[in-house]
Amino acid sequence: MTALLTILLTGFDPFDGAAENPSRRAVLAVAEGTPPPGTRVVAEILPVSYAHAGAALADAVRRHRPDILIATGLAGGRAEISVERVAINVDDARIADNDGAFRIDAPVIEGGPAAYFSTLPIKAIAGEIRAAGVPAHVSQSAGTFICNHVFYRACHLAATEHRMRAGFIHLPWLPDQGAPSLPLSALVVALRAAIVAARDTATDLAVAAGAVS
Ligand code: PCA
Repeated sequence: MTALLTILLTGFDPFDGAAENPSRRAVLAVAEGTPPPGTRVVAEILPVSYAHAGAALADAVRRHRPDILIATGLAGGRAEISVERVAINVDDARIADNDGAFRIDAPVIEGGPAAYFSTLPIKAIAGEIRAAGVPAHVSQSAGTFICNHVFYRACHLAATEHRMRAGFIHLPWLPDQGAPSLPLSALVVALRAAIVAARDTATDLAVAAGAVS
């Protein structure tokens, strides 16, 4: 018998005055369900905080020692599941985090590389999610707020401290939060499909999923 792959999912607390964060609901629901065969799925909720999200993520990675880390967050206004390609070394947002902190053009990690690419099979994941009936695409930017921050830190941990495949998926609003939206059941289907694709795909698909402009 081969060892189970440990999958760490992370979601975020609500932020910017919202009552809920779909990423929190979705990762907890997936971790409570039957895991996809060959995997063990754990979920952790991270604070929407420049100062504390990185330490919370590092602590979760040290405790769970995942083979695969799929961090998730809300991208309000996006209609599809966004499988993120790249994390950049920039904190810069017009809204405050949950500590009331603003950052403008600050590095996520001083002296770190300008960017990290996801080491998840992003195109296979987007395809598997679509095959499960949920709209999904590869996204070329995770923004420059806390989601990009955690995505960058996840990649940095994978490069410097704990060998794992790591990436980020943005989720739309839930139906009671705004439009466009997807129901929680679709978010759960999508994250389970992402786990299966990451489990089964060593080398990503050579299909176009970029943006012309
Ligand atoms: N979305 C925000 C931060 C937390 C979340 O769920 C973002 O996209 O940066």
